[in-house]
Amino acid sequence: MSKPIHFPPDFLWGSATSAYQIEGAPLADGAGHSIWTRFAATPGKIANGDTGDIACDHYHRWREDVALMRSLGLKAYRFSVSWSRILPQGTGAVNEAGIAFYEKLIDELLANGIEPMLTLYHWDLPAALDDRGGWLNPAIADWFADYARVLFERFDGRVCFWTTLNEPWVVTDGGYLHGPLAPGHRNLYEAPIASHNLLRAHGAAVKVYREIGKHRIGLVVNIEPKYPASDEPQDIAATRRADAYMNRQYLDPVFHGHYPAELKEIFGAAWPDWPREDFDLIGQKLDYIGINYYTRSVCRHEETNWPLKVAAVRQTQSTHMETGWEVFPQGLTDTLVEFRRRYGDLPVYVMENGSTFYDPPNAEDGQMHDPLRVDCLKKNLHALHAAIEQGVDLRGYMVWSLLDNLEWSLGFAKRFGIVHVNFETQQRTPKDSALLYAQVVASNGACLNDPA
Ligand code: GBH
Repeated sequence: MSKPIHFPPDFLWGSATSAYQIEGAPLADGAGHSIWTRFAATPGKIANGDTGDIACDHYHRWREDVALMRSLGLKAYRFSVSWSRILPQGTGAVNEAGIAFYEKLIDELLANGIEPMLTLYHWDLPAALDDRGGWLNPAIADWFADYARVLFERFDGRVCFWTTLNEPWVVTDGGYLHGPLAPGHRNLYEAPIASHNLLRAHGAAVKVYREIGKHRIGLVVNIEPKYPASDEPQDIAATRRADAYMNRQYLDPVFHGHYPAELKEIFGAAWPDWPREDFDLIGQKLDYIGINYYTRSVCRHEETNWPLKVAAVRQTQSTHMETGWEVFPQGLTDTLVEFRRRYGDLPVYVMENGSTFYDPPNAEDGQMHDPLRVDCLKKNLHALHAAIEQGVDLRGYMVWSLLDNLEWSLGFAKRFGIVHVNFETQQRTPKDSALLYAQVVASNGACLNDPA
């Protein structure tokens, strides 16, 4: 047994969502199309023909959703802003109705004692900008900085935690390399360019924040620790490539001023020589790092897997989520400890962590029993605490997600919420995991010491 659980006194406990996944009404009140409204309207892109047209109807139910957070005692709420609500064409004229929506939400959070944590970009690029090349156009660093400036000017002070990008790896890997996510490209040459422009855009927004912002800004990355399937040199090399590609592609440039050497190995002729001065922009000092953790992978060399030549080895002895991801709480500790070893001491927030399992409503008592999610959450919170004991400067934890929502191309069938959403009636019902989480927040983790 490890030491009794005791989190720092002002530890920030909260939950996370993103705009397109919960809001619905993506075109309401003058908003422009995003790459996700377009993608969803393209047959075959989202499972079951699902779209974000209604989703959790949060655009109309925000007040009730804030009340729900309060009833669970949550101290923080991480959400994202839809760029095309604020700037329907991506640049140029501000849509005041879009500002007003987020202003009401932020004020309601503050009135309920909940810290708003605002992400500028969680994957829903304005379609008008995609028409101009999207993340492939180097001008996007300026477009993004201009958009960020609008929000900093309106909300800094009420919002004290800003995030530039959510998971640039997913934007590039899903959107430009393998294509299951919008805009759905599959192109070896585009992926490095998109990544680099994401990093430049991130840096440009941080730079604007240093001029006019007074609080905290950071980046959120997804990390999946990579372990070798054997000690064969080929598997070790494959593991190193997988780690460089997913876990270091963004953090190395931000904190060390250069890309991992393995990327050239992976991308070959598609890997450009980048201008040195770009790394000054990319390496702007951050106030914190946000880490999203879901699972690990165990890697072996696989010649036929494009382009990394890596295959993940399924761990048959483990529990897997509905998405097939292995439940591996130790990976959360490893991720946080390894971040500190590689990049040094910086305040760290786990900005997403969660799981999806099939949890049917219980006919007997009308409650939502989700024992697998409860078990996974407990184990993850123990793993989180272990990282603090090992010296990680961990400041907060945002569970993914407050609500069941649109799981991107997997549609509504994969439920990550601690609160169940009935997508027919929009009724919200806290699952057992939400009730557990409320106790964790109220006791600052002490309830995790109780057996069972
Ligand atoms: C997050 O990304 C997103 O920020 C959020 O919007 C989303 O709803 C949430 O996660 C749940 O998916 O197939 O075993 O190789 C998740 C990032 C990267 C996590 C890819 C799983 C693949 C694991 N994901 N990773 S595996």
